[in-house]
Amino acid sequence: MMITLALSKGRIFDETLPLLQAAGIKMLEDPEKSRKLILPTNQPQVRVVLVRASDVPTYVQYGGADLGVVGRDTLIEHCAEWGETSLYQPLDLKIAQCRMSVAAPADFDYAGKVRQGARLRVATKYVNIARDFFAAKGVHVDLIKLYGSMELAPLTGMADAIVDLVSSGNTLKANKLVEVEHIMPISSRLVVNQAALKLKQQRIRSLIEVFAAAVG
Ligand code: PRT
Ligand code: MG
Repeated sequence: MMITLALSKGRIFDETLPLLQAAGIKMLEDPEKSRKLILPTNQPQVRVVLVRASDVPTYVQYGGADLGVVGRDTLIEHCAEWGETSLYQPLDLKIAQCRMSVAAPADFDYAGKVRQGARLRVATKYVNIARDFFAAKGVHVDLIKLYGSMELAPLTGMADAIVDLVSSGNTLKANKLVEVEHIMPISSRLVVNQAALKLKQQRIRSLIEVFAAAVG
């Protein structure tokens, strides 16, 4: 019985490798060199499919993959559309860690505007996370949906602030933005297709156990 794992190239793939190793699974090809989207492993019954980070939950929900690894950010946005029960989420893998923050130009008086009850223009890829966060604070916002390079929005005057992921803080610094609010810590989670969990129960349960032990 084949087990298919959905991963995205880059940090999620790289940081999932040691967890696979703990389960005795080794990749036979380097995704940065191969053009293949389906990668074999040393275990004939296990394969990896490479998809866009934001497509991982979709592949797992619709059974294109049995399991996947996805950032909490992407997962929250997916579940806002499909519901919390669309995916089984057994494990925080604690990889690809960063934080979701509000950032604004250093010379923008964010705290002052919030205190005055001003309406803020906020650009983000994470509209559901941003909407919930500002609603809970009672801050009025006009959200502008972007698909990348959020930092550019305040620099061009299109937005007052952004909601984005921050890791080292170098991207913000390079664009003269400062973090003004910490929204939530982010790490990647294991997600599992509900039907696969029943049909391939033994194999999937044992993988979850090995990953859990490797995460510590
Ligand atoms: O690139 P694509 O559009 O296909 O998808 P993606 O950007 O979602 O994928 P990818 O591989 O970049 O990110 C996958 C997951 O890694 C995200 O969903 C997060 O859960 C997690 N992660 C961890 C990060 C970061 N750290 C991170 N630093 N994702 C993005 N960044 C970006 C951030 O958006 C900003 O542009 O890196 C920049 C900030 O980094 P610093 O170090 O300069 O602060
Ligand atoms: Mg990216």
